[in-house]
Amino acid sequence: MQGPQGPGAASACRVSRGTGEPRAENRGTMDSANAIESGKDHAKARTVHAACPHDCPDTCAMRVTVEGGRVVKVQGDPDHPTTHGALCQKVSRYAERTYHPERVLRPLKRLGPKGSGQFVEVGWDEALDDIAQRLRAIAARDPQAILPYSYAGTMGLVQGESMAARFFHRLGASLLDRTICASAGGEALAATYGGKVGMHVEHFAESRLIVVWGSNSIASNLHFWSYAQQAKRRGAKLVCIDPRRSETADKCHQHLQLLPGTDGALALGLMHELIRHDWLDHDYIARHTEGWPALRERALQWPPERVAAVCGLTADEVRALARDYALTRPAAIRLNYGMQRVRGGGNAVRLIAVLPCLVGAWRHRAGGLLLSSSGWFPVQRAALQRPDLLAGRRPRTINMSTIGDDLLRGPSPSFGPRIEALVVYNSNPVAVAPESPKVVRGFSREDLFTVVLEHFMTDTADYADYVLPATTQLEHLDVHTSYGHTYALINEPAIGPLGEARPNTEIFRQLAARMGFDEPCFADSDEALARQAFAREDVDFAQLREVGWVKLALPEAPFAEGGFPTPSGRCRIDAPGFGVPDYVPNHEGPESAPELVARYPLAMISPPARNFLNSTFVNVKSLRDIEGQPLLEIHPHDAAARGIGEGEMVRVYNDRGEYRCVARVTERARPGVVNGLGIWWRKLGMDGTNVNQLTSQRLTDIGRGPTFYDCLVEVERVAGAQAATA
Ligand SMILES: Nc1nc2c(c(=O)[nH]1)N[C@H]1C(S)=C(S)[C@@H](COP(=O)(O)OP(=O)(O)OC[C@H]3O[C@@H](n4cnc5c(=O)[nH]c(N)nc54)[C@H](O)[C@@H]3O)O[C@H]1N2
Ligand SMILES: Nc1nc2c(c(=O)[nH]1)N[C@H]1C(S)=C(S)[C@@H](COP(=O)(O)OP(=O)(O)OC[C@H]3O[C@@H](n4cnc5c(=O)[nH]c(N)nc54)[C@H](O)[C@@H]3O)O[C@H]1N2
Ligand code: SF4
Ligand SMILES: [Mo]
Repeated sequence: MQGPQGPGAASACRVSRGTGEPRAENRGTMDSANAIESGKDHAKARTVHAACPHDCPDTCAMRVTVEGGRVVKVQGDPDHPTTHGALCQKVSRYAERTYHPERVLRPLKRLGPKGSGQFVEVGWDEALDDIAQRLRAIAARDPQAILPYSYAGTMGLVQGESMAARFFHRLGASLLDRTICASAGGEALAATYGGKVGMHVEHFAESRLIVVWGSNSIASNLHFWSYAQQAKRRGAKLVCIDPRRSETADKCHQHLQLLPGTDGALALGLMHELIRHDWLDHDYIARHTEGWPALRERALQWPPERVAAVCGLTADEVRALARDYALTRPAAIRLNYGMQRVRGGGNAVRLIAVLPCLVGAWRHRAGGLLLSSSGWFPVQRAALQRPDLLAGRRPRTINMSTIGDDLLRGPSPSFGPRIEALVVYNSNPVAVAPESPKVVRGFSREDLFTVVLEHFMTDTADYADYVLPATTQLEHLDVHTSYGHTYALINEPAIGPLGEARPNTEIFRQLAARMGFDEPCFADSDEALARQAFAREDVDFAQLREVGWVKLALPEAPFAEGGFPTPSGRCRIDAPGFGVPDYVPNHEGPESAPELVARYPLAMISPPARNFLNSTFVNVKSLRDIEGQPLLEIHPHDAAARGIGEGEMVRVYNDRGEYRCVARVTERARPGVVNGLGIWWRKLGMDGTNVNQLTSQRLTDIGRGPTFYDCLVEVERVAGAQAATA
């Protein structure tokens, strides 16, 4: 067992320095195309417009203060309406993360066995020449044996999928289905409304009823929460729907603590009540929806008693919520992705998205629903990613959520070639992907060639053949959309790259050159890419530079008169290819797998930790200290039945694996459900694992997404073990 300060932590930086050169803390290098550092006014303080790069709906506008070539402050921009000068605690520490002594600042080549974390520093030329040669050899057999693996380490359009996508398209590599977060809900929303679109976050301040559905907003959507607080002060009622009594549930007037994966049944029950009491907006339904009669018939089969039994609620709770939702104007739903990480997540989102149409909530700008606003942004993806470079080839697609299985697959006619090379950037799959025992086995394959572009020696970087040092948001240019508000933002580099770090774009540019890709698009600078991201008439780049952001021109109440971005302009209750939505029970639950429930009677969810962002920041000690240690919240009854006391070490297990952490006996967990909080770095956990040791690779009903919160486990006390103190 290793505590956070044990040998596991030390291995994070077990790097032998080949050159013996001292490590430059900040050379303020000018070699990035976009470094704006000026040697002359080095000592003078100046601020630049920046944007938070993280996978968080708030996409804050930041002001970064630079003094003497060093970032001294990262603050929320007081002039940006939704940021209103405040960043979350994590990102106010962004400079601490950037100047972290364990930053990878030179290319590293593996010395020891995979996973051992033993590397030697090498020069960029040596690393890139070797990588290009290895990729060329594999591509000569079949480029589809090469797989890019990336997600939202940065949400930037430039440092995300621009030059990287061009590179892999030109190569003809396997395509990656980027499903790990939001594809169930995203595709479901698009099937229903025609796009990932919804209310403006600002207008929640005027709502009279806010249903916070599957979202711990205080942790993961802080700037929405401040609008909800304004509404609350003006007398609005706040209702939280969540299996966990989260910090957000504490602050709402009412908390419906349902069983995980039963949201679809609850939505049907609400519809049942709306129909029975004739609380429907018949005019809105007739003019702006299609397919209601079939769903109406289905909902009539869901009286509150049936719903209550499935959801683990009382029938009165269902009735009361229906009454509030029907009779309060304006009523808004803040739906978040937490509720779609289960088998039926897509259908549940489709059902919930119909509710605001049934009561005509969309008629008011403070009514309706917000899951994501990303579809409002007119991003020129084809210009950035250049799918035309595929030149007629149609590579296979690999789902990032099944990377464990797929790395272990041999060649076959249905799968295609074995995966021989992985290029990972903006992601930490060994920690975040489901069923890590298989992911780790896959990454351990000696015949797999793995390149990881990173800031730190993450769990994934430990398995790399080469680790390439990437710049952070303070060191590169980018432009951003948001999935929680409707402003496009710019991120100007505040300082030059630290050490020998390079932006992702530059790394792929240089790899492209070595591969002999000579199309002019591989010479585009970061600024050229940033300018291509939006059409000029939608988002003026000069204004982005001047102000830091541009608000999209959109109607205040987007669907007051219908006008959904579907072919008919109507909300599609019955959508082609999706049918009429229904309740779909969990893969691992009493309806689908009673025999599994008998062996593993506890449902485990693993929602985000407040002080981490997915697995990012776990290595920032001041934030890790606040989280303490990997925890499992368990209800007092479930704990007592297993002889588990507060603070004791427990073993959480199922057929896929086991994981050790510390029990927190608390009513934040409902009976029958345990909450494994946060995606810890495996090597900073208690036994070199994290919660994904237990999650499954089964997929959602819509969108091929992961089902992290559809997971049965059993828990037992580890006899004689003393929980480590953080
Ligand atoms: N501090 C912090 N902020 C984050 C993140 C983070 O890791 N830390 N992650 C970011 C990312 S990647 C995303 S995608 C976003 C959104 O990510 P979300 O996962 O939506 O984030 P939360 O809102 O924190 O958590 C979701 C809530 O859903 C609850 N939940 C779990 N299962 C169910 C269910 O079946 N039904 C219902 N109704 N609720 C359920 C959980 O208990 C939790 O309180 O947040 C982002 N913001
Ligand atoms: N059990 C469980 N598992 C989950 C979830 C859960 O709720 N429960 N949530 C899921 C969700 S919603 C998501 S979105 C995924 C998140 O999965 P990931 O997108 O992999 O997120 P992170 O763990 O934050 O890892 C991002 C990595 O990118 C690196 N990075 C950041 N910026 C840059 C850059 O500019 N260049 C390069 N090269 N690297 C950069 C960071 O250092 C970090 O290590 O995890 C999923 N996994
Ligand atoms: S993580 Fe979210 S709340 Fe924190 S600074 Fe970034 S966008 Fe804002
Ligand atoms: Mo996510």
